[in-house]
Amino acid sequence: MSKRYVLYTMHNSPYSDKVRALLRYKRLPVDEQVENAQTRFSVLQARTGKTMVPVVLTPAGDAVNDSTTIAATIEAACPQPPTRWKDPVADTLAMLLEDYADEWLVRIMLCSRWYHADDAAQNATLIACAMTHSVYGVDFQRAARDFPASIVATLPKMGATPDNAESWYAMLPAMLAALDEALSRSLFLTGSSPHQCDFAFYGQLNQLRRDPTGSAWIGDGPASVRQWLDRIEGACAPGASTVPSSLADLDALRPLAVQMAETYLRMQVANALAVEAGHNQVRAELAGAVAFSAAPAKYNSKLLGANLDLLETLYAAGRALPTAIESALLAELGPLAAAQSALLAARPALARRF
Ligand SMILES: N[C@@H](CCC(=O)N[C@@H](CS)C(=O)NCC(=O)O)C(=O)O
Repeated sequence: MSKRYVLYTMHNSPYSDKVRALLRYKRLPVDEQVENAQTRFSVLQARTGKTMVPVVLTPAGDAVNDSTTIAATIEAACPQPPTRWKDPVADTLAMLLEDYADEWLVRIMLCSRWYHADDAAQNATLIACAMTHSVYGVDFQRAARDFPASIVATLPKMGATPDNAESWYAMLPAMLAALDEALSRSLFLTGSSPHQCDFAFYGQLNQLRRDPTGSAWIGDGPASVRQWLDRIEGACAPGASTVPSSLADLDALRPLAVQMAETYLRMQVANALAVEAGHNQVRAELAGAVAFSAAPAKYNSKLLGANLDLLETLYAAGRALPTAIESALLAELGPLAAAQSALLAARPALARRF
């Protein structure tokens, strides 16, 4: 049996960048395979039921998809150096932020990428190069047209359309400023070494900084953010070592947590209530005057449930987030209590906070 991991990726996949960096940080032996039009089905779909990357084939012979599940699998198999914190307060906040990067920052990145012509052309070429590599009979022009079209079709379902793209872009400077504030207290977001959440932000921002429009935005943003991205790559380099320790004082993360609460979490709550009520549209006014509108999605309710589970576990253990952060999150969850949502009823320690 091979003792090496195999990582299936795509050049312009933020989750692939996230997992690659995490595997490198863990010093695990990895063979990377960029997916093509053949392995997409013969390996990815055959082993996971989905055509998505990243996928990790473990030395034990398992195929794991979804970057968060992959990170949990890797952490269990290889706990050192840690990418989760033992301190439940720091770890809970970090895991909420991981989800924010994975599910919200990605929308800003995708809008920028696919709603700007130069960025879209660069990425269509990247995808077509990978998909046609080593595969006989796949037309390059067709790959460059069809694969991007299937990605662009998912954006309106995420609330991001060409009409409201500017309001998505406007969230980025606020997020970069919040990251700058967080990084004023520590080398990485929640401690002295990268947590899973650092890798999640890294994946999205690393993709953004490779696109023509995004590279200018990241270039105009705080230097601390660029230095942190480089620091993450540095921590993954052979021979680098870190002394992991989580932040005791999480107050510098308040601006980032507030951004998450007033945008992503607000959308999650509006979505969950629309799903529970059987409505056919989710509408929410998000911070920064973003008018969010999309069809209700059970996927988003599932993600909200996972975030509520994090809080439930923390509260059930008698712990709590710092007051300023907690109040921002609970303010957004209030409508769940007011509507007597089943999501809260199933989480009694959290429900008692209202
Ligand atoms: N939640 C998943 C998202 C993975 C994902 O969206 N992968 C994209 C590339 S970034 C993909 O493979 N899309 C192609 C497809 O769905 O066929 C994760 O965290 O890994």
